[in-house]
Amino acid sequence: MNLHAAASAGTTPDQTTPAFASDAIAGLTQHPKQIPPKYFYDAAGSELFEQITRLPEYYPTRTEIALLRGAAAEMAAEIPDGAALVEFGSGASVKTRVLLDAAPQVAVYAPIDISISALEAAARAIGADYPALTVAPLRDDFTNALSLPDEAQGRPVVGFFPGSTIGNFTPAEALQFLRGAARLLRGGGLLLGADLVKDPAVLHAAYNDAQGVTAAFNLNLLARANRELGTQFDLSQFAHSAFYNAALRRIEMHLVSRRRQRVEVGGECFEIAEGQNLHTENSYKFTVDSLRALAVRAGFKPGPVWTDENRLFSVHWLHAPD
Ligand code: AVJ
Repeated sequence: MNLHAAASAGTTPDQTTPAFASDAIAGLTQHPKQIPPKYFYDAAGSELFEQITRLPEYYPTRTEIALLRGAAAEMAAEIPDGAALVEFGSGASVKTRVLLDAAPQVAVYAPIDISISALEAAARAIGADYPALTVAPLRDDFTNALSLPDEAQGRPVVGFFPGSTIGNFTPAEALQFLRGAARLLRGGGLLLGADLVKDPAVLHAAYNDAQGVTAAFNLNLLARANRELGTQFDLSQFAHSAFYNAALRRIEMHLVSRRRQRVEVGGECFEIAEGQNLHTENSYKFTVDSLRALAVRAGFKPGPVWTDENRLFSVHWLHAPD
């Protein structure tokens, strides 16, 4: 994809909307009802997530950035000369820059994202600030990203998957994703961020912030459905709920119906009982050992791990054998 093609494609909607309708219908048909978390991130939801990352209670982003800053040189030492850096999700964020600044041997930056507008923004921003780098965005669903852009072919490939987004996958999906990544990155490796199991009170606060930004982020799923699918969810009739499920080592987010109500999605009518939940997200937490064990099952050879002194967050180097 060249930037001009991406720019003109930006005037047509991202191709997520048709899948949103069918995924919403499928999710509302299930018991318990659910809507996949990948639909959080339209423009409004991405902005709300940016706000979340700056909340005092939300430790993951600032902790991970500090880890990357503190160990960038050690991480960069694992990256081969002339490597292609493949980012799962189009970061272009401060995290990508911290890594690129420490690793001038990276020749190609290849963000993979389902959203053309996010890819376009990432490619433009990184391309402008790193003129020596070949920027090769790939529009794909990175949850099964098993292809590389042409510019990465024949180069050692290193994956970058920060943010503990892996925590949104079920354990089976995480294993499947990592198996695919181990194949894709053969001979290279994966730099992976993973949030850690900790005091449930700290976790609870991070997903129940005092300013209500996480609640607004959660409710934006329904606001987005109203905007894009013409549904008529009454946002005032749903309450944000987030709690730590210790047995499953995950934060669960739900929207709880305050009363019995009906919604229509794509011509199908759904009844939601008073007190019934729409399950909107799981955010799995890991121990250093549980993450490394998962990586081994997926075919990686775990390398160095970086954690902060409070053991809030972890960044793992996972070698992908030839
Ligand atoms: C982007 C998936 C890592 O799970 O912490 C933040 C998303 N949800 N607050 C997370 C999120 C509620 C975030 N991830």
